[in-house]
Amino acid sequence: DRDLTLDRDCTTLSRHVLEQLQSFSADAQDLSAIMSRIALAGKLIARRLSRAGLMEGVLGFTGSTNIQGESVKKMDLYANEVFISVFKQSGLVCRLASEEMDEPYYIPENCPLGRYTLLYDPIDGSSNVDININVGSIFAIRQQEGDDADGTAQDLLSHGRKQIAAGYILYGPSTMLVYSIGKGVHSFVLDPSLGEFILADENIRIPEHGAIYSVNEGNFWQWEESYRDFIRYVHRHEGYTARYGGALIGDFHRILYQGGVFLYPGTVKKPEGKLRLLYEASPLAFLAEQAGGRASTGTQEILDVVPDKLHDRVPLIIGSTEDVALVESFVQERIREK
Ligand code: P6P
Repeated sequence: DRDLTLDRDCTTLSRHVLEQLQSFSADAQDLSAIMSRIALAGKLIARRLSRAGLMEGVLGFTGSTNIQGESVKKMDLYANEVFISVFKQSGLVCRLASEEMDEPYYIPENCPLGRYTLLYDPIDGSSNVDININVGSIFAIRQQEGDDADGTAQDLLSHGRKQIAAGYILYGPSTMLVYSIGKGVHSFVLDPSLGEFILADENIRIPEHGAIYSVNEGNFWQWEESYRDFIRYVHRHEGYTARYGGALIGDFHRILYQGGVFLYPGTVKKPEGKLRLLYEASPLAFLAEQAGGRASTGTQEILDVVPDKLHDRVPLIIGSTEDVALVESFVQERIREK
């Protein structure tokens, strides 16, 4: 019989995308090429992160702050530029909307040729860069709707079911790329000796229930009472364990494989929470649903939320269907009591 290990070793990301689409149409080729560009960005970022302690310009802060008033790290800016540069030559993407940029970056020579928009968080969890803990890049791909004549990308202010693909790159002990184009969730591991992302797992399914709850309990007394009810529940009941790494992609990746729930609730002062809809919650919600899980604000499916602004934030409850529903039950019980 055929040496299956050889086939497995040779399933690269671009081949996998074409197999997923079961087509070699122009659109399929474009999507495969976009995914390859994202993989190239991931390789460049992974290489720089692996040298973080050895070269200038990687660790530490730039001294400036971003639209959210957060201090910007050198790695944030480097990674943001990497995505722009790999797509400039691609001819595929017209706009790049980044968590690190107030407004989208337009690549005029690609517009309207490459009717795609890349939305991304170039380095999520960048506070972990200086302490060598995993960080991630998050991405989503959308078709541009209309000609965006006024350059304000209003068509991006739409629900997350408009995403045609989403995924992330996890820079951990190994560099992994996880993606979906709406036909299941698949993971790849970067083989540095080949410089290729090689297929690891296909059609990953989030277990219906998991023992893990992942939340920053330091915010316990800032939350609405319903979230404190949930925490008291998991403290009292056997079979739960806390895991929180402080970088969304590492925490989500654990839930994707082992089940459970990650939550970043809003607080009484900031009911919208901290995580961005377009650049963090929506791409992960796309993956969660494709893997048989769920993602909710507590009262609404994440993928149904329509933002007013590009940088809108939402509360996020994401993971196993049973565990997301459990958190929601506490949220909705308190709403009923009001
Ligand atoms: P906190 C990182 O800054 C981030 O955006 C996510 O990656 C992470 O899940 C969250 O914020 C951590 O926030 O308030 O727990 O430090």
